Amino acid sequence: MRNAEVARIFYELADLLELKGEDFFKVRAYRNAAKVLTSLADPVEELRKRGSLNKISGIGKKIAGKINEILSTGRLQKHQDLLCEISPGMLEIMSLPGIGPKRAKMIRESLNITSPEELAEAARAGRVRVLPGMGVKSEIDIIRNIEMQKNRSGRVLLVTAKELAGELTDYLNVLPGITVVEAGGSLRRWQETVGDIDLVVGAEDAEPVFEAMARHPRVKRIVEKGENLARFRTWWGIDVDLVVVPEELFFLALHKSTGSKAHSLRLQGLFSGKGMDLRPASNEEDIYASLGMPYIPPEIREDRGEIEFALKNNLPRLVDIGDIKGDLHVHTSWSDGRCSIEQVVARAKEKGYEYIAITDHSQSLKIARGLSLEKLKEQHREIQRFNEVYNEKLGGFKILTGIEVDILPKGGLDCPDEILEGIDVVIASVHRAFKQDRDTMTARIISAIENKNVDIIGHLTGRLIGKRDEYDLDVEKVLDAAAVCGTILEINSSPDRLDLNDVNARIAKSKGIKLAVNTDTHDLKRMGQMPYGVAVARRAWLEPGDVVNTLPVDKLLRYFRK
Ligand code: DGT
Ligand code: CA
Ligand code: CA
Ligand code: ZN
Repeated sequence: MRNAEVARIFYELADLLELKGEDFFKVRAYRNAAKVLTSLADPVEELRKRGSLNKISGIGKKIAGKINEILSTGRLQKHQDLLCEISPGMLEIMSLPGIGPKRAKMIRESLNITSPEELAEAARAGRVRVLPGMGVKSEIDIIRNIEMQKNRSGRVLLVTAKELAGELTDYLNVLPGITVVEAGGSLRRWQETVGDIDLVVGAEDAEPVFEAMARHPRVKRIVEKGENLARFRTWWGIDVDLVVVPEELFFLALHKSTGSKAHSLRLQGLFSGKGMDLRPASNEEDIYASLGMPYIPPEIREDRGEIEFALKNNLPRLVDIGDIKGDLHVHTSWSDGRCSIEQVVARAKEKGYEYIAITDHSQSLKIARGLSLEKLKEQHREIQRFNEVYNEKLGGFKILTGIEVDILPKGGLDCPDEILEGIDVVIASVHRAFKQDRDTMTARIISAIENKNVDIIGHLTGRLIGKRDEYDLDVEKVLDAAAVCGTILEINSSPDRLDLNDVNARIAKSKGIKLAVNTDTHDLKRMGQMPYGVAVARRAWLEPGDVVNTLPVDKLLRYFRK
């Protein structure tokens, strides 16, 4: 029996025990044992023969006994018993993205739910959002993921695919014999949704890699297997293509896997005869250099002009996460966010930002606990006070006052102009009455664009990927208005929004519009999602000069006052 097979039993055992509510230390011990077994260089069978099972660090006497049982009988009775005891529906719930044993247990106990169908129903009825650690977003994710598993043909959000790919690469990385692992495909190009995960592995032998992968706890079964390529189906409903090549061919294989198909075909067409598939390369720069081109970043490998620009050596210098100096769309517990101003500021400083704008919701957005005008003034006094403290103590970090003001269904804004005038950052967004006809919606948004107090339009099209379409809107006309008025458009980094998307953001740039890449954070986790928005900006060919929150704070404020 292979190490990975034994490890999988321990992984499952840990999950099942956690689902039952078993002692945390026991659960952790089994999980650790599984990790140790996966990264072991020697076959565990050999170690047993040598009688040195309990000399492995991380494997105690009890676990050594269990390994013994598995190796002699091919199974572990305790594991089998638990599998019988726990309903298959609970196992499915547990293996949903973002759930896991702990949450599955909580869901069963607080909602009395034991199948994914029941869970989806509860999420639709709004009964999941009230559970600890859950929210409206988790409900949407649950519904989306359960639907995706049912009709497995669907695409998944990039953020979900990245989480799974991260787990799988971490797992493969420590396997003996594997020198390098990376994800290619649409995931590496940061496409907003992903059809399947493509992993590229550098190793001499493919077979042991396939075997180990087949034993990963997330993997359900092998779909097909060739000499150096295999396809796996995971419990999350996402398929994984795994390519194994000798180390010296790794970068060629990664480049090929990254695509896009259109980009690769164009390269092949242009350079057929140069034999680009044959030469080993020590990095991707060399591959492009051998074709007489500078390196083309994965995000723009879409055959949208990048090859022509590269041949003329005038590719844009794409904006990078390191260029971002602040986040201009942040919610706190003053409205529907989870954190205090202090908490988001502390995190912003950790990220190396120089400023942050606190933009809670305006008064009439009751579902998001919008701030009354009194509360808003109080918040701004509070921010004023913080800024004084910060200026003394923390070297110039700046908290900007802000608001995310609702664009009312009839046009106009949910906050008087004389108040907006005194606020540093005014974001205007549509949050309700999504079903208006095209002309009404277009005029409604343009009314906000034309208001001279509005700095930024938030999540312009209102789409939630895989959940809600964009509302009916003449985007071209809206962009023209924004260009005329000098209104900034947001790239919202929330992985289910990514709004503007790459295509619209590129059109915006071509019209001379400036963009702001914001997280629209409601909790600290989402504050970390800036890379998703930056990726959209990169896919839209944006340079630092196109993105206002790459500016230092004094220049930013001067820009807003214009
Ligand atoms: P996806 O999975 O639909 O989100 O998008 P990709 O781009 O990951 O596409 P996928 O998984 O079908 O294929 C992975 C890469 O393999 C793709 O980006 C480029 C390469 N590839 C696939 N089919 C072809 C092909 O027919 N010709 C060439 N040259 N490359 C291909
Ligand atoms: Ca793919
Ligand atoms: Ca694929
Ligand atoms: Zn917001």
